[in-house]
This record gives sequence, structure tokens and C-alpha cells, in this order.
Amino acid sequence: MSSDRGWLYSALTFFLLVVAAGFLTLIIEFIPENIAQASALHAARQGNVRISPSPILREAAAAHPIYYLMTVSNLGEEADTFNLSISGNLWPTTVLAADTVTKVATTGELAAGGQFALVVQIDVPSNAARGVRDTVRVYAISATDASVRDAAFIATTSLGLAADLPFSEDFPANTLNATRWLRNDGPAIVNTDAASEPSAPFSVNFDGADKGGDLIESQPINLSRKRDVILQFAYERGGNGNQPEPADDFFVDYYNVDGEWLPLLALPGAGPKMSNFASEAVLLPHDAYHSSLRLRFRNVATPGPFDDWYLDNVRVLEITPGKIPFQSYPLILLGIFALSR
Ligand SMILES: [Ca+2]
Ligand SMILES: [Ca+2]
Ligand SMILES: [Ca+2]
Repeated sequence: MSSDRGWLYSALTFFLLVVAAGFLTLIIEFIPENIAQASALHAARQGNVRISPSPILREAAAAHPIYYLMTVSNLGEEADTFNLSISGNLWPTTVLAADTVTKVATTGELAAGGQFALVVQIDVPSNAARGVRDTVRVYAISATDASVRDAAFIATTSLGLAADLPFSEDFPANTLNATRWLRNDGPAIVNTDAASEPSAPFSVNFDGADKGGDLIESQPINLSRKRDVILQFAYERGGNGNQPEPADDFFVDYYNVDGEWLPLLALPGAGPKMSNFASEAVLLPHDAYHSSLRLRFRNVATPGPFDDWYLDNVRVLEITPGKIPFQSYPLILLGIFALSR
């Protein structure tokens, strides 16, 4: 009775299986190639624009804007226009032209090989506590083909509030002020071991314990819209401690507007052991004038309680150009002015 129909079902099932297998073969044979070709083409097209640098990781003072200088490059063989956009940020973020004033949403037409400079302004909120981080992606997307795109990644970490000028630190207690000094590796120790501190009884003692050198880093100091600012400090090599030898040097670095730590000055360990503090003053270089200037004092020493340096009376001050601001250091400052003007 049902054997005819059973045969029909079997034949139909077999036929469908053959058709399905055929399709499967087609898919296996052709689709991967097409996908590979398409994705290669896609990747090639995607690569036609670059926004750089990326990634950027920077630390910045709260309650101030920070500016990231970036470039969009048309790497394609045709002229193209790229739309500029951002995503993922919590802090106010604005894309500006290179003048840092005009808002921009497009590069305008860029010739093949052409470049467009832009500035990403991020306003670090005043309540962004030290260590809080915000990230943003900045996109350049072709106006004619949205698959032609690139993104740059920016991460900004708050340093907390900046100090305003004048910055004045006498190290009045036996611990470092945690608001003013964000980092202490080694560690450096505030003690009374120096001879004749200019602001007695304490100064900061750098030596080889425990790590073969100590390092302290200041909070950000706001130098935006400033000029003619000097760093002044008092130091003593050896003092009542252990005398440094050649190469047991003392260094001062600064954090510049591009987020780099650069050397400001070095004092040689090779000099004589001192029983009084000497003063040093240096005019800050042009790339130090931003809202997040930081200073770093450090030494290199034989590991252990050796090669002592003492630091006291750190000042960051605005001066009047052309005048000799401190009677005690006219020769040093005259030398600095002669070199830098
Ligand atoms: Ca002191
Ligand atoms: Ca130490
Ligand atoms: Ca030594």
C-alpha cells in the first residue's frame, strides 16, 4: 500500500541531499575565496587613511584642557575627504584645527599623500581625582566610502589639581607632602641629616638605599600662559652623610608639553663634600610652559646608605625679564640669560 509512496519519499530525500551537497560544494569552493578577496580589498581600502599618533597615553592636571596634536594622512591613490568624529569619552572633548580655536568635523579634500593637522582638546574636569582615566577614539572616515577609516586611541590620566605659582616647598615636616609630591621611589627620606639647612631642620635626603638611587616627582604646576619662570633650589653634596663619588650624580628633569620627561640639569657627584647648601637657578625651557609641568629630582648611587645628596627650598617663580631677580644668584642668572636670549 504505502511502498510506492515510501519509494517516492526516499527518491525525493536523495534528490534533496544531492542538491544540498552540490550547494555545499559550491559554498566551500567559492565563498572562502570571495571572502578572502573581499577582505583583502577591504583591508587595502581601510589602509588608505591613517590618523596618528596612536595610542597616546598622557597624564594631565585636573581643571585644565590638554591638547593632543594629530595628523590625518591620505594614503590612497585618489583625493578624498575624511570626516572627523570621536566616541567613548566621558570628559568634554573637541576636535579643533591646528589653530586650536576652530572646531572641525572634516579634513576637507586631501590630495593623494596629503595630510591634515588637527588638535584634540580634552577638558580634564576639576573633580577628576588623581589616577582617574578617560579614553577616547578619534576617527577619520572617508566621506565617499565609509569602509575607508582609521581610529586613534587616546588615554588621559588625571594628576589631580595643579599648583599655581609661586610654588614654594621648604619640606617643613618629616614626611613628604602627598599632595605636592606624587611619587617617591627609593625612597627619598625627609630628615635632619644635612648640615646647615636653609630652612631648618628638615631637607630631603637622596641616597642609595634601597634601590641605588631615589626619585621624587612633583604635582603638576600650572604654567599655562606663563613665561620667564625659573626653578630655584638648594642642594648639598655629602653633608653629614656619605660622600658621592664620580657618577653618583644628582639630576633634575621636567615633564614637557608633549608628555616627555626631559633633563633640565645635572650636578656631578665628582665635586667636593659640602658643609653648606648651594643654590641653583634655571630658566625653564619653552616647552615647559603648560598646565601640567612637573619636576623630578633623582640621584644615582651605590645601593645602600651611600652617596648622600640633600635638597631643600624648592621654588618655581615668575621673574621679570631683564632684571636680576635674586641678589644671591646674579652670576648664575646672568649666565642663563646670556645663553637663552
Ligand atoms: Ca627645609
Ligand atoms: Ca633612599
Ligand atoms: Ca658611590
